[in-house]
Amino acid sequence: VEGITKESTQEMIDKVLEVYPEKGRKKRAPHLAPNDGVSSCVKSNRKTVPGVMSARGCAYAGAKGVVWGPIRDMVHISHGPVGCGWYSWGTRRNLMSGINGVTNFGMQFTSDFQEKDIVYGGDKKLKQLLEEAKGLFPLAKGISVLSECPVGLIGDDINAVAKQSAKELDIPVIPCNCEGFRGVSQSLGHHISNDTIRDFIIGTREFAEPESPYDIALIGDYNIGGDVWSAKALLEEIGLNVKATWTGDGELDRIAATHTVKLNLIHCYRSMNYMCRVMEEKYGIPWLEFNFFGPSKIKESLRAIGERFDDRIKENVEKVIAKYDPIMQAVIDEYRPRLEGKKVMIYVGGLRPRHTVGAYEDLGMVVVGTGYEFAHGDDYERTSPEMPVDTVIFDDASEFELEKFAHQIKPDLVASGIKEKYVFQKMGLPFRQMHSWDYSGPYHGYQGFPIFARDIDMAVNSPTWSLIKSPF
Ligand code: ICE
Repeated sequence: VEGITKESTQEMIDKVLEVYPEKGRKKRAPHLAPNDGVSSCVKSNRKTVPGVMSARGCAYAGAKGVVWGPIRDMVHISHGPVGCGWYSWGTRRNLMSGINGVTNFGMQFTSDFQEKDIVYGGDKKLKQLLEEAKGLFPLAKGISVLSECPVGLIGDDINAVAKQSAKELDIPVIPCNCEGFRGVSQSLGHHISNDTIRDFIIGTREFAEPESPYDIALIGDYNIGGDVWSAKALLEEIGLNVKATWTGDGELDRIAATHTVKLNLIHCYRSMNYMCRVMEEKYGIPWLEFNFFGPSKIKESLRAIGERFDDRIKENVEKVIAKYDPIMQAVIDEYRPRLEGKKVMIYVGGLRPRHTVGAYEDLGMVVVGTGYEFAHGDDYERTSPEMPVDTVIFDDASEFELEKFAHQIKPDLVASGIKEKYVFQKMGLPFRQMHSWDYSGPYHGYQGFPIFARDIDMAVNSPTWSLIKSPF
């Protein structure tokens, strides 16, 4: 990128680090680096330095908000004080089909811990709650129990309660020990949840649908703003049978039958690579990473998926690409002239900071910095080749660091989350929320790209910005 060199990026990083006390500086330094284009060049998945404002979530968030919450035909209990359940209710925009209370249970269930539950234990209350949930919603296929911090701190045995209640109520009750304090971010919550799905769901029940050679599962798509519906329609258009979706708009029976598919297709590697590895080892199911953001990556991914199947699917892939190419080109023709050369700085969770790069590039934009809240080394390895060399890569960045970077690299758009949004908008910078799609979506697949392009144009070229005096 013009004006960005390894030296200029390193200089910018050094300047940001200057304000930290020595100990903090030493700890933060390895998490910030210019992109070398080939390797995982920053340290990651480490404990946040105390006192540094982090945007990370907790293990409970990774379990409730990310992995379990989107399964629509189960009741998900936030076990502990009321706040965790309340503040995680509906905020991730994992859309659900079905009828609320009948075939989907997108509601808030909480055991609402009080002082006496902390002192005397909450097991009795949990048992009663499970009975009430089953009584009120007899059509729920199962119940997950997602522990908040105090449950682990006081040593309640939710596993024993779940086991007993499952028997008495004749319904799967799945205990998930995802107390918020575990690990260093929401990432461990993903892992713990993957493990409980492995232990309590996969292969536990019959699923009455004949098997076909085109059975696949869509892994790591959470139906944010309808993403699953767009991706599923596209995979079906090339002739595949999407037997299960993990976990966006997910159904217990289908998820349980995933060990019978022929291929696992994984979008969000960070949150679900564990499950793909388990199914590969245990059931011999191969898996393939793919990317449905923007026509270039979609095309590449469709061809790679086609390679795993017979000529019928390969031909379908080419037909589908030929059908959508002109439609996507029309979108590009409309928006690219308005966005060409505009600079984007990205900061999201564990996948999108690399997966969305191609979509911006399809619109002629340049990504001038990217980073993750909680990615691991294998994510950064996959990020380097996607990003222009020498651009800044940041791990578990603080608001201060992001603000300083923005002052230096002067992006035309910041693509991050609600915690960042108003900081940058008040600086006079266009902003899009890349967790929730800013209440828009879908962004996945061919259905998603025209919406993405429109939203980005709307943000960058809004006349509002000419009315605000930016401090830089
Ligand atoms: Fe995966 Mo916000 Fe999803 Fe990713 Fe994950 Fe989270 Fe969503 Fe973000 C998610 S599962 S909730 S694609 S935890 S937007 S890693 S941080 S980039």
